[in-house]
Amino acid sequence: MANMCLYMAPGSCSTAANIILEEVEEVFEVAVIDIPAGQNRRPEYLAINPRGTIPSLRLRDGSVLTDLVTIAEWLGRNCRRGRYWPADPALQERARAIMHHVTGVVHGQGFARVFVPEAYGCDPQEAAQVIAEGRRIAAQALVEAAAMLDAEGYALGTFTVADPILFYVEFWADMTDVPLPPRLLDHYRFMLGRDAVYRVLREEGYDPGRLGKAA
Ligand SMILES: N[C@@H](CCC(=O)N[C@@H](CS)C(=O)NCC(=O)O)C(=O)O
Repeated sequence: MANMCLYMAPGSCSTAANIILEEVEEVFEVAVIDIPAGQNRRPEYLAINPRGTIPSLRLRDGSVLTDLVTIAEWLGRNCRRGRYWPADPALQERARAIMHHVTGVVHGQGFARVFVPEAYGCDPQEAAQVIAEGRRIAAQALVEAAAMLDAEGYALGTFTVADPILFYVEFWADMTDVPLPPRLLDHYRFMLGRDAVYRVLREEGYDPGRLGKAA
């Protein structure tokens, strides 16, 4: 059977999937998709993921997962004997709630406006307004995310796949100067101390030593 393959772009939300694959110690290949060049809209990629989004994960049996939360839960459940997916159904619900809030609200409603204002149908003069609105939504959604976590340490006590999902929006907040509430800044710094996070950031072209400094 072939190795798993992660379709990704450095610095995008696929960073979370990249970290999870490292954390679960999977042997996997990477296919970099150049979004600005439109590779994600080419027929070859649409045959893999008809929505044209990344990440996608091709599993060893050839089937493909095309949504970050689905990828995270699948890897958490199926790798390393489910070590990074909580056994307790109440914690599973919290993990899903955090992950959906991150991808759907912090990213989908907030940072999407910051990074791709043109997708909001505005003319070029309105782009600054869309970006400002995105920053406001992301900041507020990050405050809401902070309230979903345990008081300290990892999101749900021990490390789970929900932590790299939180991490990618904390990383984006750091890169764009969107304020992180204290609980998320602590979580972000905690995550920056993990070997897999360090390795993935280096692979994706970032200097982890420069991150996590914002107060
Ligand atoms: N809900 C999807 C969204 C993923 C997503 O928006 N990915 C961005 C990169 S961070 C993307 O593929 N953008 C290109 C596009 O939508 O055309 C998921 O969680 O996997």
